[in-house]
Amino acid sequence: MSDATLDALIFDVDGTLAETERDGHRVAFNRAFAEAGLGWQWSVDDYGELLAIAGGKERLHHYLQQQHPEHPLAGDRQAIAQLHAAKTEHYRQLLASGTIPLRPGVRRLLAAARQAGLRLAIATTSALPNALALLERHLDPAWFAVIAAGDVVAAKKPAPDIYHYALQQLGLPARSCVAIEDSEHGAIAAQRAGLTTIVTVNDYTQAQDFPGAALVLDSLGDPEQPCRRLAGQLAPSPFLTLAHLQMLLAASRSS
Ligand code: XBP
Ligand code: MG
Repeated sequence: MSDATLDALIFDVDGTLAETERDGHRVAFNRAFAEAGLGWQWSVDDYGELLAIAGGKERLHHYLQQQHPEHPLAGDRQAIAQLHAAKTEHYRQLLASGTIPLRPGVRRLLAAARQAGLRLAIATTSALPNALALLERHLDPAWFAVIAAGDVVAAKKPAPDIYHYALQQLGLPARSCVAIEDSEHGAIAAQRAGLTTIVTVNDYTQAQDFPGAALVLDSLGDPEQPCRRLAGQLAPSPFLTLAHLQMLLAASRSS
């Protein structure tokens, strides 16, 4: 075993802290389309496929290229950015209404980390206003030493850039931090930055592969909502603790 000490947890946002993709971003895109008089509607299944493209603006651009290449919006980056800004507003309203809860174990693990004096950070592909909307509704943005979001880096996940940025802002090496992600893109980004990575899957990501993850769970778990281990070692029961994370970090650093 190495003597790697856990100093910080770096959380993805969408799909990890809450089910924001299916119930938040997708719905907000559809509301923005309706408001703009566009007859487009992204179903739950459609959106699952569109998630292959990281970033809302990039996803819109891809959709237009694939489905409506003749539409005046296709290729018009400025118009896409405007439509995306309208979607962001709808997303913030949705979150403020309180209909999207945190996933099991998120609040508990964050509280434990704070109590233990660990530092917390966010590394998300989502736009900063979106990340803040979720943190403001359920947690407190001030708990996070770093909130790395959206266009602060040029290349989105699965590129490691957002994690490199978060680590640089934390002033910590990857070997003393753990990343918590929900998707293949996110896990690849974290691993490329050299981070020990825990994955908590959701409906959109449960069939994905996570070969480099230290542990794959169906949630972080809570006493009344136990988590299930899908892959990896050191299965927590009934929920993931800081002690587990410390052991996983040490094990991955010694291998
Ligand atoms: C997931 C994403 C985001 C959201 C939409 O981000 O790919 O693009 O789907 O957010 P995360 P924006 O890294 O938190 O999983 O529309 O603001 O891009
Ligand atoms: Mg995610």
